[in-house]
Amino acid sequence: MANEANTACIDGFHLVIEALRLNGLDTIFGVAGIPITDLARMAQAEGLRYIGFRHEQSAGHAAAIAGYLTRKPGVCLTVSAPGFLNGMVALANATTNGFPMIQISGSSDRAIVDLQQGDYEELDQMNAAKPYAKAAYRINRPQDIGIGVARAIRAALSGRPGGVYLDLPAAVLSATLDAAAGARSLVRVLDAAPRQIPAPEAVERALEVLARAQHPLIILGKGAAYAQADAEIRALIERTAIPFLPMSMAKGLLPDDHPQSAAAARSFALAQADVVMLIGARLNWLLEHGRSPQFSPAAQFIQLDIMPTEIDSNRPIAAPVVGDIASSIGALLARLKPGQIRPSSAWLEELAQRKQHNLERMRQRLNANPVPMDFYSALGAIKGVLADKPEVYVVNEGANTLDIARNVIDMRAPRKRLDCGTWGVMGIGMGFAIGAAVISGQPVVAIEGDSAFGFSGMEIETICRYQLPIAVVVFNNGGIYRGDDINRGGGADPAPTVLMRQAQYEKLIEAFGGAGYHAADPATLANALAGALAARRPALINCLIDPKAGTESGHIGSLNPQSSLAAKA
Ligand code: ADP
Ligand code: TZD
Ligand code: MG
Repeated sequence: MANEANTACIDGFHLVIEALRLNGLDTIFGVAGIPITDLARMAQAEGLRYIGFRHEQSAGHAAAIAGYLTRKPGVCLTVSAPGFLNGMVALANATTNGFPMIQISGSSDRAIVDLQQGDYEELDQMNAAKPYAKAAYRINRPQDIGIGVARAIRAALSGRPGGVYLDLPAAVLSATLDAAAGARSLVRVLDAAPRQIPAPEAVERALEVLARAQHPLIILGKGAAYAQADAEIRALIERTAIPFLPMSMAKGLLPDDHPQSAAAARSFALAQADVVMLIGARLNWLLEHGRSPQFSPAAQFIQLDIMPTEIDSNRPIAAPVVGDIASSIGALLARLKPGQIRPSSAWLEELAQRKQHNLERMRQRLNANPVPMDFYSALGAIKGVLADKPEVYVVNEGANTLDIARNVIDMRAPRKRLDCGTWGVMGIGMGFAIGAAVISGQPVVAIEGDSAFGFSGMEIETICRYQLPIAVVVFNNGGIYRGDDINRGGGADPAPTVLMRQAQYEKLIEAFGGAGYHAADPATLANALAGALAARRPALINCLIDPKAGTESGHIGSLNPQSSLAAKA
């Protein structure tokens, strides 16, 4: 007996599973195959949740959004070379957006890969991953699995979160260790995202700049949403009476119908603000790099961010507050004196008037009821259905479908809106929807451009296989931006932006036993969506939108290079 116990062994597969479990990582999103099929099987046998996808990119997006929502790195598991590369778009997107995730890929024999002798699925994955990941590691020995997983978790979560690549050669998975040594090799990561307390003088400086402001404005970004400091952020905004603008994934941090929301007067608020306080939002293209004419050249900026090098990246920052958002907001609140910050009443009144005017214009658009539907009339129907369901996640991608839904669909709870984010990447749709549904058990509505949907559409089978409460609404305008372009050469091939308008997207989900709907008017759309959400079953609504309703590139047409020849003509 004693002899048997002494020789008990644990293999690399089980060490990986135990290392994940020890750190509370209980869900794996992946696609099975050599050399990780047994890792997935054994993980399931050991009580971890394994969600199998049709494509690694969607598995990766699911892991990334699970990481964003839970503040634990989402885990994506892939096979070597092509599976690894399929996952890389999601890993790179996670890094760009600051979502914590770990992509674990099995890899081929190092000796053969390094001499390029043509192994099955040969690729130097770790080095290929480096430019796109926050960190990339390879575990070469079974006794390093515990440390390797710990390093990956800490790299994903600390500072600005991001995507971490972890390379697992097949030989390490099947190698064995003495069980007691294996148990000792595991690491429970303590305080992976330590608080970062801002310097008191930085906090004081920020309050001084704010106190001088006549037209202050707060911009909330997805870093603020990620920080889960919802009550503190709300207290700061309400105690200072400063108007706020949420970036798209920060919508709902305070409800969109909050009286201090300046979203309906966005351009005016940006252009007229004399002090702009960024809370977990970068001055990247989504904020026009902080430049004029969108911002006043004289405006002063306060920036709350965890990443010191983000400060001054696009324009000078008068008051940087480097720290984690919960600590920074806490410090600001602690030092804020009653009456210290007073936005001018003229500023608040002017904003209120502009808001009212723009909201009235929006109401008219939503109620116009054109035939066929345009984006506004369809989104008006969805808005109505979601109005009393703040718990529903909204996933959103496309161009017009994205830009207009962002403005029309109000969010009333934090971290419920999940979209293309910093890269404007198409293909997040089904992965984000599945990730959110799996980790929360809550219903999801995915509002998808017909082009955007195509990037991850096959995951409809995944949604049906796991019976997830996801309703996909495909905004079928027959194309990328619009469905009415023509072949400029006069040939029979469709134009580059044209897709099949007559496509019966609803049949896709019927093939897998889900509920398909066809909606050509707002009432039918509202009924279908309400029914799908009430049933909490997989559904897809093919929503017919006027092919002429959209604009090229949605709201970012100015980024589209124009032909100089066309301009001269
Ligand atoms: P958005 O796209 O919504 O404008 P960004 O992704 O551009 O937001 O910016 C998010 C910012 O938030 C990043 O610069 C990131 O470093 C920062 N951030 C993320 N998490 C935290 C946190 N816990 N505390 C402070 N800053 C954070
Ligand atoms: N490929 C990837 C991965 N990301 C992208 N952003 C694009 C291509 C280019 N692109 C956009 O920027 S939006 C878009 C593409 C292909 C689709 C727009 O069409 P849609 O939405 O049907 O999804 P609308 O409502 O017709 O505008
Ligand atoms: Mg379209």
